[in-house]
Amino acid sequence: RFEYAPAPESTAIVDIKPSYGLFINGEFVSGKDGAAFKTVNPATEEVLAEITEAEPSDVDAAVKAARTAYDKVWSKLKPAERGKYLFRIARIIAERARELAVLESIDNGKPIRESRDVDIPLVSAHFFYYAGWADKLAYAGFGPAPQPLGVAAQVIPWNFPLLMLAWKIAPALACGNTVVLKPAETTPLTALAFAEICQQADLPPGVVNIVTGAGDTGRTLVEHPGVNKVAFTGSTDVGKAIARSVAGTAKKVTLELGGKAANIVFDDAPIDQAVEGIVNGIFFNQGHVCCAGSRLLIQESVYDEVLDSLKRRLMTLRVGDPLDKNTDVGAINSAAQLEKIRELSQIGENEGAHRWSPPCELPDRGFWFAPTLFTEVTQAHRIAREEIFGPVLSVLSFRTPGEAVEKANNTPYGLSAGVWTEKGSLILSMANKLRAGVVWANTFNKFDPTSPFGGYKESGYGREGGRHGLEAYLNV
Ligand code: TXE
Repeated sequence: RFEYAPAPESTAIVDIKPSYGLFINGEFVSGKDGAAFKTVNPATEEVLAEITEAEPSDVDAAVKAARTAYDKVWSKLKPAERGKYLFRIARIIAERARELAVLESIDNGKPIRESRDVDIPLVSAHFFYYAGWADKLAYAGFGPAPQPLGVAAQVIPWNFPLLMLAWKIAPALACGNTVVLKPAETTPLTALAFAEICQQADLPPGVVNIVTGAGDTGRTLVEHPGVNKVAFTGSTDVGKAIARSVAGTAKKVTLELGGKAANIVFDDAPIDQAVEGIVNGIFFNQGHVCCAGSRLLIQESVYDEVLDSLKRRLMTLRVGDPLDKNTDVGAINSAAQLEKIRELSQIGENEGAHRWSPPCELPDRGFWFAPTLFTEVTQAHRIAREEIFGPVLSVLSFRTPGEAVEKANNTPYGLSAGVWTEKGSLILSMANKLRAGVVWANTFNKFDPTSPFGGYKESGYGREGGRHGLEAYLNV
């Protein structure tokens, strides 16, 4: 392999303040009772900043600001005017892309190559895409006068902090809603940078509000009676709790929850290309991906060949400093997530699966987990059923397409799947039989703002992205 060693991305371009307030009604304000928590760099365990923990009265102030902005300004603006603000936000994100990529990598632990080439470009693309929708809703099959819902409460996870914010905020604003968004407690920095971007874009105060805090702040927000719509991405348990809590209200809900995707390799697949897709499927973003290809199903006749080639490829993966442009696998986002990955991997061994990792030296400080393969996995093993949300791949085999479908669908989840074959007819029949919201063919983990994304079964309901993503934010 061609090796080059560019200097690690410099942190000099980011301006991290020692502490951050809440973003309510267009301004950064202190929390009512002064409570705070710290966000750390998972690659070094160094404290990055103090973040305000929003209390119920702070959440209430944010929802009221969003309501006033909705009633007085945002829902009254001409759709094309709303679009202009979104275009402006999209352009500022594109201009500040390098800085946002570094900030995301520092707070989340993901490799800079990913935040620079995937996350941040997709964030601005998402705002550009929905900016274009703002003045076309009346012509898009939603009836002559589609109406916004009002105030949206949005709670997002830590795996793609700014991208999940974009998936939530861009369609909501394009449709004329205002929002209160809570980022995850381990990755608040890019959401707070986004608040500054709203100021820079002269977005009317109260249209976007950011409240930081942990699960309690999220619960207070989604349960607030002033909220009309709840959008959540996160764990299946919390998603179910949210669904129960809003069941007695008229709030509209969309949930994007966990996954346990099968990446299915048929014997006619181009093996090298499939191996790249398998690696990207599970080691991209340290496997902190709801649609990660965490179960590999290999057709028996090519099982040894694919596995050998995969192991050879894993020997070349570089784990380490997220800001080093050569890094393939960065840090695990938090101590708690590392503990979960360790525990489930230990259970895998205890239940009799065979564990393998390439030799790799992990840094002394920070949260790290070596890329891991499990073979001799059965469908009954917990590592074949539960979402590990880390760089851990469970390998199974199959003989026929029917058996592949049966195994792939044998999960409570249904977010995504991958199929590797050169037979077009096999791709189409598999795509129809796989109970998953996304089926990739001869690729994996590809995203685009024009494509709806979302789950079957316990992976949740509702779609984000594309024209379908607008349905969650409109009354027709
Ligand atoms: O998720 P939580 P965690 C899965 C993944 C991971 C596991 C746990 O398997 O290992 O979940 O991660 C907020 N009401 N996914 O604990 O708790 C919380 O503050 C309202 C899959 O981080 O679901 C954060 O902002 N909000 C996933 C967000 O919910 C609440 C992404 C997600 O945190 C809340 C993340 C409550 N009662 C984890 N409790 C995906 N689908 O991509 C917590 N929160």
